[in-house]
Amino acid sequence: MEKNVRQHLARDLFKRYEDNPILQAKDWPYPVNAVFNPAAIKLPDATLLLARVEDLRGFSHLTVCKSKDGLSNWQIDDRPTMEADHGTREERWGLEDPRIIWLDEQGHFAITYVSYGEGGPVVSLAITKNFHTFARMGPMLPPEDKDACLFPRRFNGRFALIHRPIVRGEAHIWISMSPDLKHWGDHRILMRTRHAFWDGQRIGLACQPIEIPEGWLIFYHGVRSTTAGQIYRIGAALLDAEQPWRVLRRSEEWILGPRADYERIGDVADVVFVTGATVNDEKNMLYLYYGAADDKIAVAMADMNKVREYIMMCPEVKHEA
Ligand code: BMA
Repeated sequence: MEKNVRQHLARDLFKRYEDNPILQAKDWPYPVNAVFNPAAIKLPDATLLLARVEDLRGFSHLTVCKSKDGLSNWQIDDRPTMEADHGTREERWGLEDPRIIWLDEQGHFAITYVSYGEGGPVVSLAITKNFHTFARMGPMLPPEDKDACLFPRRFNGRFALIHRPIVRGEAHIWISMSPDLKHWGDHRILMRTRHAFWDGQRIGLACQPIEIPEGWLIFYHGVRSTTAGQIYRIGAALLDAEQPWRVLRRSEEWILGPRADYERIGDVADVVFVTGATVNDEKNMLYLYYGAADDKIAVAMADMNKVREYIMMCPEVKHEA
């Protein structure tokens, strides 16, 4: 009974914006193949997306798009905002899938993104105050690693990074700690793939962690392999407010998966890949920005109170010794 109530809530939690997709290649001021997997952050006067843009060679760069309401009238930079330095080993084949947080203590934005280099995909850090100039801080951890985001504050003096290394072919979500954003340690598995579930093959963090009264709300993508290909869907979890390496709750079911045509048809079919979130405080709405079928950007919205109610209905997670 409880499960039915929860699954009804899960099914109707997020509503797709009626004018989805909000951004696609034909909107771009210069020739590109695809736009998808954007980081998102709220500025005082606008929503900023840092979109992954795939050029006509198949390499990706990052471009800023801004909109007052976060839905329409996007102002897109007329050239790549952050282009790979293709001459370097780290960035040889492009920059992908960014996440952004505001580091209040330092007074700048931190962007974690995938550099597609010779050693394999690696998570790199860049900092910026204005999204015009960027200081590249280099790779954070060795390859192969993706789907990473920092938390906006320290925990007992240390920064925390969620990321997704591939180890022995397994793709679980990890968390690591650092005193200075440079030296990382205390690596541990945060969440594992769940055999036979919708997230049985691979999982990875979706957008930046969101602080709510109950703890840190996180979203993650889960992959299932089928005879027809892979399906990318989104689930949720709740982490402890002061010890974010402790998972308190995790959704059994997914809360957003490919259903609309623009999610089912594209460069890669059946992909919903969330990489950015904003909270509209006036409306108390959560906006999730995502790549749809690896070639467009779409947004889904939910009432924040319902999301909180839902996550507290999800099963508690037992802890490993
Ligand atoms: C993942 C990442 C994403 C991509 C997704 C679906 O492995 O590479 O950039 O959106 O696959 O193709």
